[in-house]
Amino acid sequence: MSFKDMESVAQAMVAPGKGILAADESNPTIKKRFDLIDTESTEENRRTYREMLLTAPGIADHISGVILYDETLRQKTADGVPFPTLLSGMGIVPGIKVDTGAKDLAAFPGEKVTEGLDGLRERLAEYYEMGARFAKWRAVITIGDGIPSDFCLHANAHALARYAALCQEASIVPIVEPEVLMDGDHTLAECEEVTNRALTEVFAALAAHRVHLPGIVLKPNMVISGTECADRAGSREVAEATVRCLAAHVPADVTGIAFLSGGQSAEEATEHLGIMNTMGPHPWRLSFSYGRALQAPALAAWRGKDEQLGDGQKALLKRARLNGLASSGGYTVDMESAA
Ligand code: 5MM
Repeated sequence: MSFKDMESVAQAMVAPGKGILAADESNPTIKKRFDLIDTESTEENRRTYREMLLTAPGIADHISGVILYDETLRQKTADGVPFPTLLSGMGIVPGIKVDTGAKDLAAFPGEKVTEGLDGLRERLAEYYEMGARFAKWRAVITIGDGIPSDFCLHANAHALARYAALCQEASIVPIVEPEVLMDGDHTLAECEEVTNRALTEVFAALAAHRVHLPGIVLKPNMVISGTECADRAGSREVAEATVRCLAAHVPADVTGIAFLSGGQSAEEATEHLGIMNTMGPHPWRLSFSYGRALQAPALAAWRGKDEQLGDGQKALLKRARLNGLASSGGYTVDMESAA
């Protein structure tokens, strides 16, 4: 695939009215989600749940791409259709999480670095053969006493850029995800300062590694107060600070930005995206790549019960539709009750 083809895939991933479903929970993470609904995390239950999401009727109207976990990429529907085939048949781009997780950064207490570069070239070749056309790597940055260190930001940006270059060599569009966590009592201003530093490092590393920016999708956090902050900023402040931060760091030739939800409620994540898309024009598309903000209502409606699979699908479709509207500036909060 040429750079032009990767640009087309990136454009499709952030097409107006659509966004990405992040369904790439590793087995330890999906177990935590299933524990909340008293459902055992067996391979078959995970398959059933992912099939519920991916076969929701009309999902392709609002979802442009799905990030899968290795296990799911190899699974099939009950009728025997491999999940990547099911997705591409609906015009949805199949994607794959390729990092192997955030691990403690030696000698830097409280900080993490994401691993997974060893053998990545070979894994990417296999994933391409299996139908994946984009990948995801998530770096995790914690705000705390004296952290993040410059070294942690640098180490994570370096790994993200090495991953992105390897993806493009393999004709796979990299989602570049530097996530500044919401955990903690920091203010919006502190989140903005750290997100500024993180994005500076990321774009310097991408340039140094000769990554072709129109062939990536950036997946950043929004600039938002910590979950324990005593005086949390309102929606408009979040939207304004996020756009200000992105405008200062993200070159105009990046095709698209697809936010993570990071622990925001489903409604908050939609509202923030909706406001940002009324503030344009922006040089890049602003869309979503939500995990929890798309899936939490679906999990709660399903609760592991076969007779509630349809309810789970309806809950997912509602969030996908409203986020699709938010990604094109057509969302208003009163749509929540009307939907
Ligand atoms: C779906 O969750 C993803 C997987 O996480 P683990 O590797 O920890 O199992 C996660 O990377 C996700 O894609 C992003 O954080 C976006 O999800 P949220 O819930 O933040 O929108």
